[in-house]
Amino acid sequence: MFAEIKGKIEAGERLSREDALSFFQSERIHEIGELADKVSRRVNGDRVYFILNRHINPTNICVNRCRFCAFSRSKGDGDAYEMTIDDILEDVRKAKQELGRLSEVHIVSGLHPDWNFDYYLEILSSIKSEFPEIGIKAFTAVEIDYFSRKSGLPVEEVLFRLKEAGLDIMPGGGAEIFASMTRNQICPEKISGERWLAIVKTAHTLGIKTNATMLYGHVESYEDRVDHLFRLRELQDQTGGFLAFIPLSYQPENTDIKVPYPSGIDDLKTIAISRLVLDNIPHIKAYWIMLGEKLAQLALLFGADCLEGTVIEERIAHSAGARSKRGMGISEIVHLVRETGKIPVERDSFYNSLRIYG
Ligand code: V47
Repeated sequence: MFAEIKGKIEAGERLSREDALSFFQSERIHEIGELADKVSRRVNGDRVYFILNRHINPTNICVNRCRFCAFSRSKGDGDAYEMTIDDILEDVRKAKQELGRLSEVHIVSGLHPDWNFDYYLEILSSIKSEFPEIGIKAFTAVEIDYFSRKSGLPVEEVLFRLKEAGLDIMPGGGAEIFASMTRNQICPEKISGERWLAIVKTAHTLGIKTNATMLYGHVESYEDRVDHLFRLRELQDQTGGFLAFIPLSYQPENTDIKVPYPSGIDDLKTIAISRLVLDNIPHIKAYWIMLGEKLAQLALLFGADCLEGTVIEERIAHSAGARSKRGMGISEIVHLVRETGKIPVERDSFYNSLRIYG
């Protein structure tokens, strides 16, 4: 079986669901990693991408209290917070000052019961008017659905107005795991997997590129992971709108789902199998915030070609016990990449190269 799948990969053929499942069940981690690295080099050469970015989470108040999330709070909780437009702009200014230049802001928020859609538009337009050169990656499909329900506007109109206000691309969060039985166990209040996919498809149709994620290492099965990857591959065949896939390693602290952290083997295997199955998505991100810096570095030899970026101040994973730093400097990222023998490439939001650290 292994030799047959290996043959398919070497011939550039697509993997089947059975192939992917048998790799998840396999202990041949070195060989799976080697195959994924070969495919990664086929797609992206020796390049490893990163971006000078800052994550901003305008509020932690959220009407969806997902069981895996340690970040969200209810209105009135002592540690609930809300950022003003000035707070947000100040964070962008500081990030730009700290790094010397800034290429992207990544904005994901809780589903606030009182904020209206105009406030989110104002966040985007205020950032764009002061920093027209900075890419804005903002709002998951879950937030888009919420804006549509709150404003009474169709999803197309919501996306169109966000784009007009400055949205460049959408992050991949909120996908969690699509399989409905498992999804209902971990986030019963969240939109369905089908709805997530439909909203992302609409975004792609309007010319908005997005990322995709998969939250793994909680209560899902390998079959659920395979199902998730194949649904993404099928949508990408139709739209070509995904830029990157990011497997999110579950961080269990302060959450309602108390399981051990995924193992290093599981993290590397999931990265590698993602690279092998998602033959139509150009980039696989090793999100160092959740993997930790050291494992993220190894992931670059197991199929990943992107490290996300400087981040500066991460809150979601750190609320749930992430053991990484909250942000990384340029020289640290460059060093991590160089040690793998690959070439660090600073990119913009659309994966255009800005600077090659040869
Ligand atoms: O949507 C929440 C996940 C996501 C936990 O698109 C958790 O470039 C692990 O989507 N353990 C937000 N994960 C992060 C995200 C992301 C990050 C970096 C880059 C991009 C991109 C997207 O984090 C949420 C949810 O799926 N999450 N709680 C947890 N305890």
